[in-house]
Amino acid sequence: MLLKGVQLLRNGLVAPPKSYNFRLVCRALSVQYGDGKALTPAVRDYVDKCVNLCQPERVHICDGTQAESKLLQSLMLKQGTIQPLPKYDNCWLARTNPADVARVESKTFICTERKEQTVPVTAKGTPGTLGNWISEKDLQAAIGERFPGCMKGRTMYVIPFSMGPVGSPLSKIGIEITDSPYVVESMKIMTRAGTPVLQVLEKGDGQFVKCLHSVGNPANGVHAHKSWPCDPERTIILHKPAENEIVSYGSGYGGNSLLGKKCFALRIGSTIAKREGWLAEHMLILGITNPQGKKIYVAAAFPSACGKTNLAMMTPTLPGYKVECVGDDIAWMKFDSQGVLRAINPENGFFGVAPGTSTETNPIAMNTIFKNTVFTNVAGTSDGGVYWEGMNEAQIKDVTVTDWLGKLWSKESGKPAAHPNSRFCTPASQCPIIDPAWEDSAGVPISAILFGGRRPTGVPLVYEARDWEHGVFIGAAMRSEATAAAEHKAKEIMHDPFAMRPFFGYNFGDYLAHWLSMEKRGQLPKIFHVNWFRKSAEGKFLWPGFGDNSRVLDWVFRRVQGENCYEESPIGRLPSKDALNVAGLKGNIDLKQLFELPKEFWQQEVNEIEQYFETQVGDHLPRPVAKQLAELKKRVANM
Ligand code: OXD
Ligand code: MN
Repeated sequence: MLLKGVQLLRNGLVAPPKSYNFRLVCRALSVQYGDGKALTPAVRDYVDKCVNLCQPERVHICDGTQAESKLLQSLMLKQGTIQPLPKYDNCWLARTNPADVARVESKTFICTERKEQTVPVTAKGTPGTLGNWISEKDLQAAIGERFPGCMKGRTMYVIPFSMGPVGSPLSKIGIEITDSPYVVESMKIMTRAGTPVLQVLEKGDGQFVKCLHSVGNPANGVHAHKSWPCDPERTIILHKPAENEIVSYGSGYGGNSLLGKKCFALRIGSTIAKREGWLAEHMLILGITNPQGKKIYVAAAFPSACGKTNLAMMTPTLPGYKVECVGDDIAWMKFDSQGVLRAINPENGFFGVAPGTSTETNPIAMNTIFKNTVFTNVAGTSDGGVYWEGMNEAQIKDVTVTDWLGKLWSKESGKPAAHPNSRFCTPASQCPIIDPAWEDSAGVPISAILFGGRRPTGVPLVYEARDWEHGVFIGAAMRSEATAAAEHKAKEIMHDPFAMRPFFGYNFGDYLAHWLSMEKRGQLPKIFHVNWFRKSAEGKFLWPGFGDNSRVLDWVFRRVQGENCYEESPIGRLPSKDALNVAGLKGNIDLKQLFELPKEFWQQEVNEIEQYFETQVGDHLPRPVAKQLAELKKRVANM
């Protein structure tokens, strides 16, 4: 049991709280909102343990209703956490403590009995970059140092939520305990939350993922930021896959606190998927219909802030094509009894990066986000609207702008108005091109998987893996420029295998073996690598991207249908001459530069991958992946 902090208390290692059992909780502590009797005995037991540990003043059991949202919105208004945005319909702006603006990978840990179950053994003296392990003892100490009494005087919210459509056989249930009304309201957008989930839990196997979150109570007891309490110095995010348990302390921001997303759907999800024989991936899912009316579904893995939301909601420029969105961030994929790989989007909303989103880059998102949305760390305008870098500047022509820090802003300041990782949190159902099957409990059939990243040099617009094993190698070798979604320096080209580097729930070598094992399970989708971000020697993008990426999807579609429109290259299959439909593209597209494979670049790339595998994955690297690298090395040498 992860919550041994309770035991530490009982052993007298930290000051003992009042001891509650749930019946006492109901009476002495009062369930201030919701129905305590609706909880199953196992949920009640979990809530009881959390109450014992965190000692809140009162308990609120979330029912997921609009009336509840109204209540929490007025509470947050009073606390100054959110402000209304009267220009839009039921939209809100939250400004965080400036020290709490992104996922904190360095403070995110997985706890397993042996370190090797979490991370590969790295070369001597090389720090691992594929996740952080914590021992049971250190995990218990971390909890014991932070959680006892951390909710004193405040409300503990209990959020029953479903990842995936409520009641779907592909869905999983979680219970998030939090002391943040902002988290409650965001979870109600990002997941299916509320009483119906408890009913499914009651009727089903009763299993749920335990998710405890607190914004924290700093060691000195003083919150530096009244309207956004947090404890950045002691923030920690803990996962215990063996117990299906997550404990997060100190941050109210995004993936650190909305525990259904990265913590559950990816880290714990990938471990459940490994046990049960399916895949939990950092992938968007889209449906694409060709001019002949045939439709396929594609999943795509890109690192954070590489345009996943834009691709998932793309408006194709290629005539006759239609794209529909199933999800923009996470895919759970499982072979059905016919051997078809089917995917669901376990989420219920989009938590998208705001800067760069505009009517030019993503008109569909712009038509989605101006109702029932919580914006975080964007700028506000004096007419009750929002603004961020890359949005149409006409928006701020006759208004004053208040930046994400709450200060009056002008362009001349040279500072960004919105934080680069500012977000919109908006219901997926509002998306005008949401796929008709997005909530199909059977999932949608996946025909192709795209891997990609920001690669300014050397990597062509698109290439296809020669087979599944080669595709797994391509996923393992993915690299991309760092982004603002986490605490890295931008522009550094980082390894980000499967776009999962911050999200693996277990040893990356075992993860690769699991992917390879899919070959035996059913009909495999084709695998591709895409790069919308290649630049010319002058630093200009060589490809227009956005809606014109439909031209790449058209080639993918035709390859899925078995059209012979490719030629072999040392790195994989490239579109054959004239196979990429560039008709009607504005401006001159230098296809030669876009698809060029400079030998020197690829030699360096292969060396870099070799070095990475050797130092980071070591003996855990499955043989077939090592073989793929050796073969690529040979082909590149003969280029
Ligand atoms: C996200 C991320 O928020 O990947 O989706 O960082
Ligand atoms: Mn993501």
